[in-house]
Amino acid sequence: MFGLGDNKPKAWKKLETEYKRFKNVQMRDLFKNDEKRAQKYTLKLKDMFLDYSKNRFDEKVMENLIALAEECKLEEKIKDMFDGVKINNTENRSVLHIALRNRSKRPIFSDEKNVMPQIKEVLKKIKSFSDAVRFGDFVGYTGKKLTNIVNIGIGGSDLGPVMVCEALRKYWAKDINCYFISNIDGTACAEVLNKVDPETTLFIVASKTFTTIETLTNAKTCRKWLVNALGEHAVDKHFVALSTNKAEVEKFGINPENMFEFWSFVGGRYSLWSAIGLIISIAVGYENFEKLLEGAYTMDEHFRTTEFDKNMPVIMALLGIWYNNFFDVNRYAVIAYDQYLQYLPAYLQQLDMESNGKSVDKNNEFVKYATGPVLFGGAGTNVQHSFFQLLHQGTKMVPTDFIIPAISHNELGNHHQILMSNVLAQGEALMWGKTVKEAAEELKKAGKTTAEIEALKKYKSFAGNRPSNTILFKKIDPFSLGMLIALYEHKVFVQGIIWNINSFDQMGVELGKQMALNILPELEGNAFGVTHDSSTLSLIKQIKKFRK
Ligand code: G6Q
Repeated sequence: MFGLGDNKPKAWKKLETEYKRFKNVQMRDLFKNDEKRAQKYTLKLKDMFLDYSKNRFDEKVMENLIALAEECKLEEKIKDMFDGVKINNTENRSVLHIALRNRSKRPIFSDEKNVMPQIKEVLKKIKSFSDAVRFGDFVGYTGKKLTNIVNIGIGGSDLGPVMVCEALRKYWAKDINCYFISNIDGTACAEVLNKVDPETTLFIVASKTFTTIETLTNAKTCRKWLVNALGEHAVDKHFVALSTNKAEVEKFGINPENMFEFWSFVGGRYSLWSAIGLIISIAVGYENFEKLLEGAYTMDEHFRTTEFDKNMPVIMALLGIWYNNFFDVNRYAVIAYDQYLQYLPAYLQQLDMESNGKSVDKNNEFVKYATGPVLFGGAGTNVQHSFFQLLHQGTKMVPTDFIIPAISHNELGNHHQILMSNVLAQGEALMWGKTVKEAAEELKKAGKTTAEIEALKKYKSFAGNRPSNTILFKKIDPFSLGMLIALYEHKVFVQGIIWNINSFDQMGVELGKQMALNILPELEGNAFGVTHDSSTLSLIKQIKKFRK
C-alpha cells in the first residue's frame, strides 16, 4: 500500500519547494494583484458558500496539492469507502456512515450484503417511534405523555446528538425537552434527574457496544430512580436502547423490542445518522431528521462526484495539509457565529482528533510526519473576547474556519447585522493585518504625540497573513446542518488518506479505560494489586484519606 514513509510522493517534494517560494508571500499582495481572487476561490453548493480565498496559496500551490491527492489515489479511496471496502483495516470493517444517508436507490454492500434494506427498516422504526412519542401514542407507564427525553451516552453516542439537538433547537416540538447525561461524574446524572418527572421521562440508552462503563453506570442509576418511583413494570415504557449488542441490552434489563439497531460498519463518531439520532428525530420530528440526512447526502454526492479543484471537502483538507505538513502549523480553530452551533467545536474535536490523532500508518509503520492537528473553537463573538488575542497577535499562526448563517433564527433588532459584521471583520483583520507604519499613521491621525506613537506603534501592529475559510449559509436548518457535518467528515477522511492512516479506529482511548478498571478496586477497598508509579500511588492514598 502507498505510504508517505521514506518514499515521499513526488508532489510532496514539489510542495516542499513550493513552500520555500511561498512562505513569505503576503495574502494582501495576492488580493492586490488579482481582483478576481475571491471569485476564483469560492465554491457554492445549494445554500452553502465556501470562501477559501483568504488562504496562503496560489494556483501553483493548489495544483501541487491536488497532484498530491491524486498520487495518494484519493479518487480510488473515496470509491472504496462508498463501495463498502473494509478501509478500517485494524478492525477489518467497512465504513458506511454514508449508507445511513444514502437517499438514492444505489445499493451499498458490506461483506457482499446490501446494507440498505436494514438501514431503511431501522429508519422506519425511528419514524414510527418518534411520531408515537411526539403525538402521544407511546406514553409513559401512568398514561402521561413523554415530554422529557434523556439521552444517556458518551463520546460518539453523545456529542453528535447533543450538538445537532442544540443546533436545531428552534425546530423542537413545543412540549418536548431534551437532556443529555454523559459524564460518569454523578453530578451529570443528578442534575438531570432533579429536573425531570419519572412519569413523563423517556430514557434513551445510547451505546454501540453496550459495555461502556459511564453509560451503563448512568443508565443503572436512572433505571433505579425510575423503578423506585414507578416500579419495575414501568421500565418498558420509559427505557429504550440504541445499540449493536442485543445480548447486552437484554442483560441490562431493557426489552429487546425497545431496541433500535445499528451495525459495526457505523463508527461511534459517525453515528448520529443512525439510530443514535433517535433523540434528534423525537425533538425535531422525523421529517426534519430526514432533511438532515438529505443535506449530508447532498454533500456525499458532491464529494463523490466532483473534480478535486471544485470539491469542498477536498480543498479544505488539502489546505489543512499545506499548513500542517509544510508550514508546520499543527492546529486550527473553528468558530461558529451562531449560538445554536455552540457545541459544534466539541463535536468536531472528536471527529478530527479521534480520527486522525494517529502515529502508525496503514503499512504498520510509525509515521515520520505530522498527522492530525489540534482543533479548538467556540461561538463567536464570545471567543473574540478571549483567545482571539493570540490569533491576531500571538506568535502562532492558527488557520481558522468561520461559520456564519446570513439569516438568524432570532432576528432581534440589529443583533444579527452586528454579529455578521464581526465575523467579516475578523477574517479581514487576520488576513490584512496592520503594519507598524500603518499603526503609526493611525496613531498620528488620532492626535498622539511622537513619543506616544513610538511607544505604542508596535503594540498596535498586527502581522496579518493569517488564513481563514468562511463557510456562509443562508440559514442553519436541518438540511444545511447535514451538509456542514458531512463536509467536515469528508475533510477528515481526505486528510487520513493523504497521511495514510486509519481514521476509523480509536485505540488511543483504550489504555486509560483499562487502567481505570485496575485502579477502581484499589480506591474501593484496601487492595493494591497493581504496581503504580509513586505519583499515582500517593494520589490514591491521598484520595482515600480525604474520603475517610
Ligand atoms: C467514537 C468512539 C467513542 C465511542 C464511545 C461510546 O468513535 O468510538 O467515542 O462512541 O466510547 O461508545 P459506546 O457507544 O459503545 O458506548
